Amino acid sequence: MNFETNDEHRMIRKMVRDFAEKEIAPLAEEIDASDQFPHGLMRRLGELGILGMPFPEAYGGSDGDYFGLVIALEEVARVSGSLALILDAHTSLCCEPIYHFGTEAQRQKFLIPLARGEKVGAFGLTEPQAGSDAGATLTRAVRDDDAWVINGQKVFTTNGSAADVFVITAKTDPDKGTRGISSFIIEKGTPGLRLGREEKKMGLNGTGTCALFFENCRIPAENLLGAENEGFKQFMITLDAGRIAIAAMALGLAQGAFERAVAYAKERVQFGRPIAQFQAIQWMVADMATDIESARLMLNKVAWMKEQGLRYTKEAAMLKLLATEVSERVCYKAVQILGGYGYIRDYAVERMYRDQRLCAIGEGTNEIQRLVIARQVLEL
Ligand code: COS
Repeated sequence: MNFETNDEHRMIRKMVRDFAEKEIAPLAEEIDASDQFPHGLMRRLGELGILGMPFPEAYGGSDGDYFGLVIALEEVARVSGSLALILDAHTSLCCEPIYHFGTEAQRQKFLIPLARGEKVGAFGLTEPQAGSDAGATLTRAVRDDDAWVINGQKVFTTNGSAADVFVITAKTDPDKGTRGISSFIIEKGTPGLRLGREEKKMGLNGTGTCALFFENCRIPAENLLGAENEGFKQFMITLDAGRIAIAAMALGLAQGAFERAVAYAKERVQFGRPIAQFQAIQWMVADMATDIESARLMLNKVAWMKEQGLRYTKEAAMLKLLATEVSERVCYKAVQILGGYGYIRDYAVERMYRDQRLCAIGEGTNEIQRLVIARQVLEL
């Protein structure tokens, strides 16, 4: 068994870490405080080949793999959860389905500028009444000559207010349940597409999260993504990979908070010595390190399964469950170690603790992950 990542992956980690420390970290606090979408950093992620990591050069990508994207996500999240979520939604949730299910023309038209960072992508699945029950979608697409006409609403769309390209789902055959849903590509500025106000969130600010409203939104027939009525399976497959991505993001946030807590514990003097010398702190640090190591091992395993072309639905759900609970525990302890300083905005662990909270909710709540795991284990 080889637990080492390869040379290329080590190179990606170093490249993204350097970039993250030099260019993302100095802006992370401002992104959180201003709640402004970081367009400049997105363009830089495109220039560095990070947005197009898993795609061939012919589609504007950098000929890497999903494992490389996972490493990049972890390194970006280590300094900015917001930018990591933006990268996840753009590449893993919007570009990936276009690459896997799109026609050659769709790849040429949409994937290339997205992978290069010339455009921003978003993914609209969740609706007011269709969260965990993703099949309960009410948004409707009706064929009309050479067009699809879409009516309905999406909520909580990450990158929504900044996006140029949206991959969304809509019912095309309402009597067929999950077998009557299709995916579509919609461009910003299409008449009938209206953006809601940006949501004020607990954390992960600057991600342009908003609702999308479709009011007789008419898109060309060729913007159907993949086969008609195959949308549910497509986004289940997309979310399997997305759950690896959100786990990487949770782990990166845990890693960032852990490093800050360790540095603080070595410097902070109380009762005449650094608090790192007290067993109360040592035990927390030991638990944090163990948690992070176990989540990273699982992350590497599931990313490897994906690269091997193995089915990894159950393992991705386990990974997301594990990594996000690890992140909660680690960030909680980081705040605890910093004490009063951990609770104020001047210290990044406060932001990381808020940011990680979404990871147990987005891309399927941890309760849905348990359901996915239990269904497979019990063969239900
Ligand atoms: N890969 C491929 N196909 C899958 C799949 C997967 N991971 N999961 C389900 N499918 C297929 C099933 O095989 C089934 O196919 P058939 O119609 O041919 O039988 C179909 O999809 C329906 O599956 P199922 O019956 O399991 O659907 P449910 O309505 O019971 O829903 C859950 C399943 C709850 C797992 C799904 O709705 C879900 O993941 N919800 C969470 C949504 C989510 O993550 N939202 C966050 C969005 S953040 S952008």
